[in-house]
Amino acid sequence: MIVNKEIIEKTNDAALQNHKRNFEFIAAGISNVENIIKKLIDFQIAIPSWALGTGGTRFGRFPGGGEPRNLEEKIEDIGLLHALNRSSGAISLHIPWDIPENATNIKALAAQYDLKFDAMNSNTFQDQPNQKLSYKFGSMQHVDKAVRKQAIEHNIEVIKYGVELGSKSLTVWLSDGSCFPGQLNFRKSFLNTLESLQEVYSQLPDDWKMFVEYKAYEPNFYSTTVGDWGQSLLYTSKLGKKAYTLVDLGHHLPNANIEQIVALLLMEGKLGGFHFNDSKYGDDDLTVGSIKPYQLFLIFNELLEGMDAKNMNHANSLAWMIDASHNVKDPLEDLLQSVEAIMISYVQALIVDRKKLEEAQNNNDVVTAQEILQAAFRTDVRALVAEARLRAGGALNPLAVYRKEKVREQLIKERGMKTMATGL
Ligand SMILES: [Mn+2]
Repeated sequence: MIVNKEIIEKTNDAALQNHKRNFEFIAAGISNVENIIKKLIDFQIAIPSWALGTGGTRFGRFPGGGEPRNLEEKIEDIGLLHALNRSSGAISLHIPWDIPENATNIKALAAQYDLKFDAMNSNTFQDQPNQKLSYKFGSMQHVDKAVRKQAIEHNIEVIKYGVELGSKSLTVWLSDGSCFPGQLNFRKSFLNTLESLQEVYSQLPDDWKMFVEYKAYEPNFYSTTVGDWGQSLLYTSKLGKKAYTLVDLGHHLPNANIEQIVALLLMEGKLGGFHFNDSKYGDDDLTVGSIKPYQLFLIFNELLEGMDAKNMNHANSLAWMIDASHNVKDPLEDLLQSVEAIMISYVQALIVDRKKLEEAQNNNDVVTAQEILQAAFRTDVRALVAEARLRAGGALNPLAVYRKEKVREQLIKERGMKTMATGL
């Protein structure tokens, strides 16, 4: 379904006066406000196809109905998000869950909603029906060469689908690892994985990037073969120029200093992309900014510092994506909240007084450094984000329009209660 422009404009008009007052208040205190709004309009966050349905745990799943039943409906849902917030202009697909039957038609449909195809995601963490060999004991690390070959061929097939759609990157997340001491030879499983990744890398088109995502634990609980940023960096350094490390916020051990990790990866020119989510304990996959908004801000602060140091374009030199699961919320509402949280942190990082911060750092003035960061973090920038949305043709309050238009109720009517969006 589509929320048309007239409805968005009408609801904006009703909220305009209030918005203007808030915007003028914040704008008065910021010197380069027009520049910031332009950056916000350009900043797009990809939505993964698997985040459009209700997630679940190994204990259960409580679907809310109206979930997209196929790739076309997933594109429609992201089109709807993008119409509301004008910041979700890309979709990230997962193969085999989203195999396009007709790439030309799928491309045309995405273009209709002003969506691009972000990174393609391969899947060797579960067995598919009719799959010849099992990934129970790993894929690219597997002791059996035939299993490794199957995983390599799958990734090459994913690249092929991506080329048809106009994607420019492949994200490889491996669940490979071991559950018990002694199960694996660490060195051999690393080398097998490296060799498999090299085979896939050799098939990568020249203008493509390959992202190697790491994760500390789960589904394996003793060791993970791409377990942290050091291991990922080891692989991507050995692979070559087109290989980058991908940081997923939920894939670290508790209290890891993620902002420091991104600073160093950027310094090395090896940070490729980002999967946003939030967590209290581990890979909780909660709404971005719902638990640790200050950490999110600190990460953005390092991202901008590092990107600006290399003159990188904020909007398109890294792959920005949400990777979350929605167990109790309406997935589309959750995604609207996540995108909003990302935009807020981005602006807060943009308004950090970098010159003063550098001065404070050089003078070992710890108190001033903290004051500068927290002054930015404690600034209510919501009206700036809303202004950017307004100028881009979106809704001042996307969530309010979504609810007022009873989008979920309509989707349930159209698609039914019992639909499934992912292959999990
Ligand atoms: Mn991820």
